[in-house]
Amino acid sequence: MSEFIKTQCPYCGVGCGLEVSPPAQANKATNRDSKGNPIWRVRGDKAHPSSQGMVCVKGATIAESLDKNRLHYPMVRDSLDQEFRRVSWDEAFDLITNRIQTVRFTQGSEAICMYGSGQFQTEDYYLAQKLMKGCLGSNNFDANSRLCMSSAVSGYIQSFGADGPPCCYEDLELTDCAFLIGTNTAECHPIVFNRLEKYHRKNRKMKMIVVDPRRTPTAEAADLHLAINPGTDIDLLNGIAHLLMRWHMIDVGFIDDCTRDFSAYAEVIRHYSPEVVARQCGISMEDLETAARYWGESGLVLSMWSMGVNQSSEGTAKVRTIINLHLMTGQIGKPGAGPFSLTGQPNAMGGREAGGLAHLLPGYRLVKNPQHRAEVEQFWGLKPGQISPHPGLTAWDMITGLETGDVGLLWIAATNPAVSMPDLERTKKALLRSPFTIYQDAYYPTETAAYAHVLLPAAQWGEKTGIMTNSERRVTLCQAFRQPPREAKPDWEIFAEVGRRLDFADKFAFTNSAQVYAEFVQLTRGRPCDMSGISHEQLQAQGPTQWPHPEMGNGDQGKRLYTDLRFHTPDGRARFGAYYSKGLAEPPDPEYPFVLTTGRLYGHWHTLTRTGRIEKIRAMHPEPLIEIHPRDAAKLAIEDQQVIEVRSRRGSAKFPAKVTKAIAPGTVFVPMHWGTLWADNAEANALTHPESCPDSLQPELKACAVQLIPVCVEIPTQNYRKFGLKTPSL
Ligand SMILES: Nc1nc2c(c(=O)[nH]1)N[C@H]1C(S)=C(S)[C@@H](COP(=O)(O)OP(=O)(O)OC[C@H]3O[C@@H](n4cnc5c(=O)[nH]c(N)nc54)[C@H](O)[C@@H]3O)O[C@H]1N2
Ligand SMILES: Nc1nc2c(c(=O)[nH]1)N[C@H]1C(S)=C(S)[C@@H](COP(=O)(O)OP(=O)(O)OC[C@H]3O[C@@H](n4cnc5c(=O)[nH]c(N)nc54)[C@H](O)[C@@H]3O)O[C@H]1N2
Ligand code: SF4
Ligand SMILES: [Mo]
Repeated sequence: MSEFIKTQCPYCGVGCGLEVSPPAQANKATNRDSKGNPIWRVRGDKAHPSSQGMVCVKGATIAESLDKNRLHYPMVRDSLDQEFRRVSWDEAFDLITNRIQTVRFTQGSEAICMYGSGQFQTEDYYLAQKLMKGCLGSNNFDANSRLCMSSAVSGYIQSFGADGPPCCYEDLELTDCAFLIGTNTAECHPIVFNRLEKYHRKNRKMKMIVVDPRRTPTAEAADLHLAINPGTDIDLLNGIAHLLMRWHMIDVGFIDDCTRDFSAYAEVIRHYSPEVVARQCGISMEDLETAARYWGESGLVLSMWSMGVNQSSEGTAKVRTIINLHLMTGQIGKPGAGPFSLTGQPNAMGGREAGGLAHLLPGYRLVKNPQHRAEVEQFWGLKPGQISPHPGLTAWDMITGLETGDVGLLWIAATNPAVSMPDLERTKKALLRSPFTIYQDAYYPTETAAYAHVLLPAAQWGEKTGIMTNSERRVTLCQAFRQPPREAKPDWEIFAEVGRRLDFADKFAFTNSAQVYAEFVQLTRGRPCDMSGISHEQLQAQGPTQWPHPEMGNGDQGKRLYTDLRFHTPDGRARFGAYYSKGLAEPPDPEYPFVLTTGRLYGHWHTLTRTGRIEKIRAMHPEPLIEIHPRDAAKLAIEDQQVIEVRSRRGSAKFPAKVTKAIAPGTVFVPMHWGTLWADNAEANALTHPESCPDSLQPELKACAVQLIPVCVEIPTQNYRKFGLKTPSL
């Protein structure tokens, strides 16, 4: 056997292939952490088609976090003001199953909720659906993908009849116009960006347009940066469409043969003249025209987007408005072109395949569709009508359900909502009222552990074998290469054991994750995401594989979707969506005159559970910050590094100022990473609101109105706490 074990990076949705080698076999000089402990060595897998051997700093340093501050044993307490006490797994399972039964019989299954994560492997996701939506009859399974990809999901479904990004990474090197909107690809999908930028540098006739209110490192590389006002994407996109119409740069044949509802759309874009759009977006008419010209003149446009588009109160409309441009110009279903959502988390795609949102069922099915429910009920051997026809509670509904008392049991796994949910003051108050919260995580402490009655230690990446699917629909087997610490267990095993103890023994008789995956792919047979030809064994033999990959297929169908220009709608035609822009849910006003936007830094991952424990990354980004334009800083007499208090209608936080022209005047930017364990009073989400897109129910985490107050205190040099000082490990 090779000394290297192949897997996929467990951070972002690029899904780079990694090779891991054990400490004993790796180079001793590079193989120890700061305390001298041996660590696993990680390098890029040159044979992985998605990343071709490349890795960014997060993937390269991941091994350093694996042994720090792990949660080792199940722990319980009766109320949140008590200390945790260690229990056996047996006791923990008894407690959980008793509680589930009590809630089922007193409040009903609808009072049981699970909040999971795009960091699950597909097997974890699948068994959680089987347990919750199938056996317990509660569709209240939602994932942090609600805060992340749900607008892309609903946009694809409405435009194409099914979810699924149509493009692949090869398109990065085949396009002649990359249109990046609401994505800081350079920092958040670095290897996608490397591939694109390398090609861009060599091919000067290829154009790169970046649409972002901030001048990010991504925007720095662009031929054209459109620093639009936050929330004006639909204006811009409709404005580009207006010009393409005016210039007759549209593909009438494609529109006639392959789409529907163009006329309603044409009526809408009539209103988006360049004068109106330039003013609305805060850009020049020349820049708008240049963008439209690049689109119109390019034979192959590849648009990419992520949270600047999805995290919006009109997120679905934004996604569909991007897709409209592709339909109008026939830029889809061919190499180098198409609308390409960049998936956030490493396995948010697998979550979508397995039905891991409150309105979905496995195999790209919908809970609202009676035939879909019947198919899944039959497959799971459940009685007809067992799966509820109503979409379950979303992540935010679970918070409001705690407020009203409708939620009797909340099970949180692989996500840290006490940092990542909007309106944290309200979120935390609601979590405090929870009658019973189970929290299943790899680390302790995390911010959310403070709100748990039961802590379950999860095995994490490298400690369980399972599947992840990346942004280009490529499925990779992530092999275990070490034992889980002490008593930690894979998430799927925990769900399976609860299922067995709840009298569903026959439905959870799995002894390994390959069996779980083999069952799951049967539910994808004949569906848009057909993976019936994929298995752990097949991946081991053939390497990472894109779907669709049916059992009887020729193995090469997965590269791109819609190459035959037939879509998954009943008549095979894609749909235009006609949307007027609505703008921000909470626009700035005289009292709260600035727009706060939030997002990510290159080195850190989300709520710092891993990257906060890696010295190299902490040194890159030692403390929270707020970006503010020099003009705004001068007006408020704020100097670089001076602390600013930021207030919204919901809460406040303090950050050292980073005075920079990289942010538009009137807008400020705060990274989402620092929760209460890592810095005092520097939570981005203390400020944000939960207003959501009516279709995707994804909250507008990208914008809220704030006021800025300079604080006259000493500049903190190391604002973050040395981890572990205040909260001892268990
Ligand atoms: N380093 C790092 N990489 C990550 C992650 C991480 O935590 N750290 N997380 C992963 C996950 S789960 C996700 S979802 C992705 C997120 O990846 P991205 O979406 O690229 O990252 P963000 O920083 O959240 O937001 C992207 C940009 O949206 C811009 N923006 C804000 N408002 C608007 C608007 O109204 N219109 C437009 N056009 N743009 C706007 C912001 O200025 C920001 O630069 O990253 C993934 N990769
Ligand atoms: N203001 C603002 N807020 C945001 C965003 C934003 O842009 N701005 N972005 C939103 C988006 S897109 C996202 S994706 C979310 C992310 O927010 P979270 O999901 O809260 O962030 P993470 O820190 O990734 O949390 C993952 C947790 O899972 C644990 N974990 C890792 N692997 C495993 C495993 O295998 N099993 C188990 N059980 N646990 C594991 C980690 O230790 C960690 O505690 O934040 C959202 N919140
Ligand atoms: S680009 Fe994403 S998947 Fe690749 S190494 Fe970096 S964090 Fe991991
Ligand atoms: Mo995300």
